[in-house]
Amino acid sequence: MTSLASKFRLPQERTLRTALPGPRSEELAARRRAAVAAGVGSSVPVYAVDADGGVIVDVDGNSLIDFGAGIAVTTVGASDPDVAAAVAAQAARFTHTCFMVTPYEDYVAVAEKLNALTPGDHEKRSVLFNSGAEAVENAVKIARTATGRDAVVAFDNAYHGRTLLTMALTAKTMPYKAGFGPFAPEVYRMPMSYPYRDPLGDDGVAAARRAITQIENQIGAKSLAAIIIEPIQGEGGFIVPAPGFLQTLVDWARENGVVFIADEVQTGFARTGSWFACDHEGIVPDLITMAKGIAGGMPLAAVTGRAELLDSVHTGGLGGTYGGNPVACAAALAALDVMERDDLSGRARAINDRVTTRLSALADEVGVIGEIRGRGAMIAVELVKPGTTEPDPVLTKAIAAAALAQGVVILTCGTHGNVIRLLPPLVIGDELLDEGLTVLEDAIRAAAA
Ligand code: PLZ
Repeated sequence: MTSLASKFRLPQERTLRTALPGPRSEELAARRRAAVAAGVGSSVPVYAVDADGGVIVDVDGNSLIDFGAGIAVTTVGASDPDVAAAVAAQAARFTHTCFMVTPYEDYVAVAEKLNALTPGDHEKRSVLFNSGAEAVENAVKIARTATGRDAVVAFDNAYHGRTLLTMALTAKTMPYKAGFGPFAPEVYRMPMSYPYRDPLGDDGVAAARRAITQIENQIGAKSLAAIIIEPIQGEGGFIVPAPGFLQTLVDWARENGVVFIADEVQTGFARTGSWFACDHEGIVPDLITMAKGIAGGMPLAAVTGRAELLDSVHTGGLGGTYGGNPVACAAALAALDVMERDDLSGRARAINDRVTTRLSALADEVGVIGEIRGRGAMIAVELVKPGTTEPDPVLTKAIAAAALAQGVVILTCGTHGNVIRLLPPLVIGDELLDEGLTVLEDAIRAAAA
């Protein structure tokens, strides 16, 4: 990894020049309060001016270690030189024509690439959008057209977005749903496999049978268009279902003509140590939704899947003004090349080894770590009251705040808000990773004491 250090513009170091937030960030926060809707929150109160590799520089000249990657987006870094060059070159030619008006090659090239990279050897098609939520909405539209059925199954702890249908699919009310109903109909929620908290524990097949029995009793397979699931749940707490859970659901869906949709918006593109989280268990979804890491930070999303499903929709039924924007497509082609060239999946696995070794040692030392889990560079620390499995969201918040005060950006998640999640850019160097971990460990120790 050190060989890559030379490619960074910014020093890969943590430097604190002011308390956080500094005075210039405070000024911007005041302007923001008068100009920006209060409904938009920010987990970190400092304003960015630059970002590269594993660091974010703020308006006060502080250099922070980035363990969030803008919620799993800047996998290749926030200003990868190849991505930046591809964006500049495409913007200098044309920023937009609208693929539905005058198509262009890069959209086709991204579709070809996604068809090749996603799980399964079957004939595939792809369609491009702007956001993860939009990809999820469209996957459901495709499943409904293809099956002629209405119902959709989602799971406990699920996160699929903030639009009307995806809010309905999302499980957690605060902050995502409260006050925003009525929600889209024909969405049914089923129990998830959550080994740490589920009485069925590591028995994924039994957990899947439990969900299938409820589906058959409450909906009936003949009314069900799709099952949608994150193969590792993201916002819900980085929950890795027990082995066999996903495959049992896939098999049942296939036997019953139900479309199995894997929402890989957060898990996709090398993040979990392979191209997709489905790859770890050999799961082949019928449709897969993608966004976030796909385009080095440019807004792009996609649905890829079985050709007969995608092609069942009438021409003109799928689209949008900006979907598959040419600048975003150019960025995606560059970002995907970087992931391949630098084996960022391998890097994600190495990050996992490094981080979990250290955090496991810490878990033996402090009584507040209930579980460390995840795959690749998608790692969760679930925090509980000592000697129990009772979630401790207050402690979790305190740890994230303490780490930030020391210049490390740490995000939280989980249905109970008691999970620290680590999602560093995959290009982060070992030294910076270690330094950020030391800060996090000290914050956990201090909060637990
Ligand atoms: N599906 C699995 O993780 C986005 C949301 C942050 P958009 N997750 C981050 C927030 O509070 O809004 C996400 C996801 C999964 C869908 C989405 C939605 O993706 O690009 O945010 O629409």
